[in-house]
Amino acid sequence: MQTEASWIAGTIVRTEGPEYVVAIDRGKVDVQCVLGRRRLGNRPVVGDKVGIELGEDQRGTINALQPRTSEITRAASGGRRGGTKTIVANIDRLVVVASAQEPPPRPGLIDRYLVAARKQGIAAALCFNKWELAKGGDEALRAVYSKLGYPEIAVSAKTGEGLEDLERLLRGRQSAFVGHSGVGKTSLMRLIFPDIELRVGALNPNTHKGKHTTTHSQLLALPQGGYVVDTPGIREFGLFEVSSEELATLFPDFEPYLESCRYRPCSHTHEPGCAIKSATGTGLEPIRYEGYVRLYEELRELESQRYG
Ligand SMILES: Nc1nc2c(ncn2[C@@H]2O[C@H](COP(=O)(O)OP(=O)(O)OP(=O)(O)O)[C@@H](O)[C@H]2O)c(=O)[nH]1
Ligand SMILES: [Zn+2]
Repeated sequence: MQTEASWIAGTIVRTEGPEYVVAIDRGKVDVQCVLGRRRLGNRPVVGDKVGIELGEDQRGTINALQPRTSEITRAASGGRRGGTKTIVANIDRLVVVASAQEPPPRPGLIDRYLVAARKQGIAAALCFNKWELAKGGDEALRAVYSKLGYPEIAVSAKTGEGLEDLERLLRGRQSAFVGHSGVGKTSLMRLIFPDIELRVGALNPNTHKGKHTTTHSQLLALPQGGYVVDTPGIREFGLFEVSSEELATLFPDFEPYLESCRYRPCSHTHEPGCAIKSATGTGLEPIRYEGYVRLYEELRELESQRYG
């Protein structure tokens, strides 16, 4: 048994079932690890800073988990009553990836990620991939989000268009790619890290949806500092610890109007004299308001299941 002083500091860069891959020595060496017997408080995830004990077989045991600076957690699918899943730790920006086509962008899903990032105190940016397939209306969708002040880029992993913008977006930061399955997160990783072997999935020819090729997150260090985490694509992203009451405060574009509703509290769904509703179509984008109402109703539904 080694003493705590001899534990080696590292970062979890990949998880494979019960196995963890921990990068040590400034990311130069990967060590295959398992969890030790010590209680860590949290289940470690990619991005976590850990202390490992190196065995004689050069495999490691994770004995310590550093406090996280941030994490992205969602409600686990199926686990409507409180199951949660932390996707990644210690990132400073969530890069929400959507594709122009195949699959078409889902503003509702984008809004969920933005709400989750804001709730969990992480900056967000948008990356529209497959831009060589973009149609007329797609520019308008980009404009919705750039008007909100989010850094926002359009790229094509296929043609390489926009790669410089992507590199600039990621440089020096700890980013995680999130988004629907099949939007091209892993393809973008391949574009940024051409020397690393990563599996890219084929789209289902009928639905144009991804087939969930990436089943585990993977962290890759950028040459000029910072890193990028590729996370598995999902179809649904259940919000975690967001109440229906606070939802509007997590829509930054609603902020200028929140104090002006006639009734308070106002759910902004049906009340007369609602400032949010009356700003929709003028100062506020209808697509954002519609997204809000859908999320609000979903949260209400969950709350009524939970509290009866
Ligand atoms: N036309 C076009 N196809 C692309 C582009 N980027 C990725 N694809 C294709 O989209 C499909 C899905 O790509 P992936 O990179 O596996 O998508 P993903 O988001 O990582 O998917 P999951 O691992 O399921 O989350 C593959 O067939 C890619 O070849 C692009 O810029 N243009
Ligand atoms: Zn209102």
